[in-house]
This record gives sequence, C-alpha cells and structure tokens, in this order.
Amino acid sequence: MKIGIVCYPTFGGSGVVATELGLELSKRGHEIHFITYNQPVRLELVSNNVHYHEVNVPEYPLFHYQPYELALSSKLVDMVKLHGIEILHVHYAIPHAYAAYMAKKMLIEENIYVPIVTTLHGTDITLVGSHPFYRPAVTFSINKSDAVTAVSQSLKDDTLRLFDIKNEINVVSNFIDLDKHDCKFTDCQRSLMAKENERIITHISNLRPVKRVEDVIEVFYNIQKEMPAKLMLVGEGPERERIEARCMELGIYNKVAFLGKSNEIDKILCFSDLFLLPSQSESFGLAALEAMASSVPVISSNTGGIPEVNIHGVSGFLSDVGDIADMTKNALYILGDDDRLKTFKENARQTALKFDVHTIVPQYEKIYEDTLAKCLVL
Ligand code: GMT
Repeated sequence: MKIGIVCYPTFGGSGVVATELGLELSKRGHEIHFITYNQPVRLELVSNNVHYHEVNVPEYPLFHYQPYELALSSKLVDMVKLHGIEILHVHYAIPHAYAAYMAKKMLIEENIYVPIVTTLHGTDITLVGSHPFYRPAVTFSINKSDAVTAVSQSLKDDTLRLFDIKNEINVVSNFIDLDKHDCKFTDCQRSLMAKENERIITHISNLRPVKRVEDVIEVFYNIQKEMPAKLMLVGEGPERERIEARCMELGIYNKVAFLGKSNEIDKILCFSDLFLLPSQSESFGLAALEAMASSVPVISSNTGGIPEVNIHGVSGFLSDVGDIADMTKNALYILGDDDRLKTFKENARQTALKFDVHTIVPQYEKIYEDTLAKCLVL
C-alpha cells in the first residue's frame, strides 16, 4: 500500500508513534510518505520506500496567524496525486484530521478518493480538542474520518464522553520495538551518569504542567534522603525553570541532571532503576512503555490509560494523582532490595511484550485494508 502519514515531527509521543509506525510499515513492504513541517525526529533515514515531504507555510505580513492547515491540505492534494497515495493516516486530530478532510474533498473534485484514518493521541481530545473553541471542528473531523483509532480504551471512553461521536472508534494500543531496547551499553557508559552505589531514577517528558514534574522532584527528594540516588530529567518544556528553582531550594540540584531533548533515551533507560510518571492526565504513557521495554519499573499515577500499561504490583505501582507519600513508599519498596528490584525489572520487560510492534502494527494494516475495501464498495 502507498500510505501518507501526517504527524507532528517533534519529540512528543504522537510523532514518535507515527514515525515508528511508518518505519515498521515500510519494513513490511509498504511505501510510506511522511508529510509534515519538519523531518520527524525519529526518522533518521529516508529510503526507497520511506519519503518525507515538507509542508512550507510562507510568511505573509497580512496574516497574524500563518494558515498551516491550508498549506497542509494543499500539500496532501499534491502528494496524493504525484505519488498515488492510497490512504492517509493522520496522527493527532488537531489540525491534521481537519486538513485531511479538506484534501479529501478537493481530491473528490478530481475523481480521486483517498480515505482518512485518524488516530487520537490524548491531548487532542482531553486538553486542547475539547476546548469550546475547537470542539465543533474536532467533532466534525472525527465523524468525517473513514476510520478512527484511539491509543487506549481510556482515550476512547474520554472521546465518547467529551464529543458527540457517530463513528466507531477502534482501540489500537501504542507499541514498542523491543529490539531497540535491548540494553547493549557498557558499564563505563553508566559511570558517566552516576556512581556505582547510586540508584538512577528517570523522568522523560515535555515538562508541561500536565506531567506534574514537581511531583517527580518531591518523590526524588524523599528517595535520596534514604539512599544514594541521581535523577535524570529528560526533555524540555515550560516547567523547566520552575523545576530547577525547586531543586536548588531543596538542595538537590547537584543530584539532578537536566539532560534536555535527547536522542539517547535508550542509553539513559538502559541504566535506570526506576521511572517516574506522576501525570495529571495521560492517554497512554508511551514514555512508561519505553521504560518498561528497557526493564525499568514504573511509579506512576493511576490516571487515564496508564493502568492499561503499568500493572500495579507487577511492572511497578500506581498511585492517585498527587499522592507523593504513596509514590515515595512504592519507590523505596522497589529500590530498597536488590532482588526485589531485579524481579520488578524482569516483570516490567515482560509486561511490555504485550505491546510488541509485531503484534500491534498488523492491527493498523487490517484497518487500512478494511477501510480501503469499504470505500471501494461506496
Ligand atoms: O504530552 C505528551 O506526552 C505528548 C502527547 C503527544 O500528543 O505527542 O502525548 C500523547 O500521545 C502519546 C502517544 O500516543 C501518549 O503516550 C501520551 O500519553 C499522550 N499524552 C497525554 O495524554 C498527556
């Protein structure tokens, strides 16, 4: 199949999932066309069957807001015609599902029918999409998609609760390529991160308020009072300054490494003993799954889709949002005993197997095939 993938090219989870999906589909013989405004961060190589088409939005002084949707829908029309793309898979409803619908309508005028699969990722529904300013357009574009998927049952439930949805929503979980998390690094690389006797605690996110990074700091502060430990904070975002100030206030600044946006997540996770994800809301928690695939147990909140990924008492523990005392207790329980830590590490990797790329990607292929077949009949 010739598949067009529209996504955000950034470090965010939806862009990562879209990119990994495209790469896996290309390995399975499909021709993939990424269409977005920058080369996706996890897309290192383009090849015979992986292409990248950049959407340019020329600056025009009259426009207070540059019309990205317009440029995207025009680019989609051009790319579908030029490359014979058979199906468009858009990740994150805003504005991708809307732009794809406009492209589809323009193409129909030229007797070309290209169906749209929309994947909902989380904040496009729970934070941004349900805002009254956007809700009508988001509802419309979900209902006009030829197929809709959500990355967790929890996100499907939220979508049905927050919007008037007439379309069926298929749950297709996020996935992980376990081979990419086969820790192959040497101990001397670990020594660059922490001393041998120090436990390594990690948090990876875009440091936005929804991630509750301040809870990460409080839990870590409690942990390091009981045992030698280092905190790896990976990612960039609006909370960073506030978090740095809090670390200084608590006197733990020298125990926290602010690593920024990193392409070495697999290495950092390989040496981590515990992953913290205390989010306020989280449709899935891809970062937690990446940690688990690297054999890192997870201490998380019990919100949204996280309980579908992190299994309480097996791959880690779940606590109510903001319950720092419970998160600390659970963290110390896992970290306090080498054998127990080893068991949780093995369980984490074992739990991640359920989300193996080779199990999940065929579910998307089936959706593409069914959608194309359905559209041929119409
Ligand atoms: O806030 C983020 O984590 C980024 C955001 C995105 O859209 O890129 O992530 C969302 O999609 C990820 C991939 O499906 C999910 O794993 C995250 O849980 C989800 N984030 C939220 O729901 C807050």
